[in-house]
Amino acid sequence: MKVSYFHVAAEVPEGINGPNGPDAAVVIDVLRATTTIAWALHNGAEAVQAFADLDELRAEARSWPDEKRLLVGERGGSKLNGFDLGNSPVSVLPETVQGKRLLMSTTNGTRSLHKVREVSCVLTMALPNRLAVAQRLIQDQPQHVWMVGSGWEGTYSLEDSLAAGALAESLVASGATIANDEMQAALALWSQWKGNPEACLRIASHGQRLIGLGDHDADFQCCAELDKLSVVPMQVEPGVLRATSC
Ligand code: 3SL
Repeated sequence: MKVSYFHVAAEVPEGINGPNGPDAAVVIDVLRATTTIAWALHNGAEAVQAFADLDELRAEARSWPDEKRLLVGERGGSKLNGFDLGNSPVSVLPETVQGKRLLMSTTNGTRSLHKVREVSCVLTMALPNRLAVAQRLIQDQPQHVWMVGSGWEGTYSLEDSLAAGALAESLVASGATIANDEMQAALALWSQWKGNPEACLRIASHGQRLIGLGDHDADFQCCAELDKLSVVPMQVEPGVLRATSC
């Protein structure tokens, strides 16, 4: 297995379905979309359906009975007007999400998901399900894995690279090889911060943005908690993620 990392959707090379494309894509948005997805599916959501475009989300929402779906999303870190939930992993409680379809749109994470939706195997990963995703990849042995960060509006984000490094560490320990410099750098970042990932999340520019918006202590703790969940969110049809476990 070879593993590459791309910081943001815009850096993902063309030809994703061509002979040089990946056999599996892993989307990462530590703060906070893929952490929220992992917790929502762990807590019993029927599925998370991701939308880059809000009009498409609203059109899909009209085809669901109100009691069977939740609108989840943010722009700029704040809950969208008229939505049921923002993008906090501590808000997707079992009593709120159990059995429901979460229609979700976020500033960056759902764009990365959109970018790789044609890949035959798409997983999402955050620090709480790092080991579960690693175990799935080690079991399935895709030849080339592309990890794709979400960043912020096209720019690099520290926390997504940190998590890419955390996943790469587990894969390399099982014989995977590193295929690009971004992945090497992510591994180095993880080795620097693995003793205190929450501190890294807090100094990251998006961490600072969230702190500026108000008290996000519970989100930081939740997003930094390593290997807590066994859920592996997997795309089952374009944009739709369901829980599988390892
Ligand atoms: O950018 C995103 O997709 C979000 O995860 C950002 S936020 O943490 O919800 O503000």
